[in-house]
Amino acid sequence: MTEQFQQRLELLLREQERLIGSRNTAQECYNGIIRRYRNPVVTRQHVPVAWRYDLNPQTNPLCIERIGVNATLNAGAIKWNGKYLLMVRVEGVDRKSFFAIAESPNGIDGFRFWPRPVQLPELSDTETNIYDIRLTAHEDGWIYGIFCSEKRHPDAAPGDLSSAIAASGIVRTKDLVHWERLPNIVSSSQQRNVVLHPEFVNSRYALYTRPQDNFILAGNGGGIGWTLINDLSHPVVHSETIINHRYYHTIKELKNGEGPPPIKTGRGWLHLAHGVRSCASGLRYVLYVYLTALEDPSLLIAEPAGYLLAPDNEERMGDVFNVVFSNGWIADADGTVYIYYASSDTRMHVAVSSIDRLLDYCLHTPRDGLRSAESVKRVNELIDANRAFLEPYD
Ligand code: BGC
Ligand code: BMA
Repeated sequence: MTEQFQQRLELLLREQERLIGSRNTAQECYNGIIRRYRNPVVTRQHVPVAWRYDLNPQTNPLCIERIGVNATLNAGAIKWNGKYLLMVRVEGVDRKSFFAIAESPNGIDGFRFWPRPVQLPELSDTETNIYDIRLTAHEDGWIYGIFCSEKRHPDAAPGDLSSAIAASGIVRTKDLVHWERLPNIVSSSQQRNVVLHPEFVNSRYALYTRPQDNFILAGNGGGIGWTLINDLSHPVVHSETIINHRYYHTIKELKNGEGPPPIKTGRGWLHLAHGVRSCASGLRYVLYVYLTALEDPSLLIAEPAGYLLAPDNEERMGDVFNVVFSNGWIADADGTVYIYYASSDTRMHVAVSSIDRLLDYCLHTPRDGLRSAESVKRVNELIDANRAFLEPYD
């Protein structure tokens, strides 16, 4: 090995260890609901050197990168043997993504990839890309992953190389190493953002869906749907009820979709979702929460107006600007909630909250009045109610 090769290799390894070993600290700015952490938790620089470089000085004397990674984003999440696991969407410079698990001892830093990416069984060679997996530890004893399986539209004209179809793929595992592939979900519309509810509902599997008229636009469809399925080995969506709607001039006017599986709390099922609106700079993705009834997870009982988390500062920049997206969160036994989100389709972050704070936010934030006049009314009500409390400071 030449000295130069060795120096470069040592530098790559040292830099990566420095990155993984660096402590993450909470940001000062805090609204009492969620607290962001300063450093992204998983970036493309976290992807092991051995996945990207040929480390043989004979075949790679210049020690250049052979398989580049473009982004690490949209991770599913699960607590496993006391560790915080992210099933990350790793997107290569070739635009194909795959899944790989990164593990942290504390949920906020030290995320290290397992030795190899996830080997997900293929159903057919028309499946071009897979992404955005949601992990659900179901009460039937399996851990399921539902992800988007994308292929070229079979009816696309010969020169049209971008029309696509989004379907939902299902895998299950008992150890997060060996994955069994089940058939894709059969639905009359395109489906991305399908999420498995963790419990049986009337002895059936319950899915949050997102019917769409076409690949990008919700069209007449859209909204977060709900459907019950007898058998995930024959996953057919017969009918969907929309349980969380889109509205004109809101953060989810264009489309919305369920994020990770909801968390069961004393007051209801807590949901995290994304809302999309269109603007001059493209599609703007933000995160919002809503609460559904414990006895009927399809029944909306609270939804604060607006977003919980929107792109901020550097988060606005990346591969697809002005996007935050989440398909993974972890609730600890002490009530701490780790919200994992990607910014601008580029890197993963964490923001920390708690069940109590999220419930308080959900139950006591005014609902969207859908008109400016209503918004002003709410501010005035708050000012009036606050007057007595400000008197001592006058
Ligand atoms: C991309 C996704 C994106 C979707 C819709 C896919 O081809 O991989 O990141 O969400 O298109 O724009
Ligand atoms: C989609 C999602 C994500 C992505 C977002 C923004 O529709 O499924 O993969 O983060 O667009 O590009």
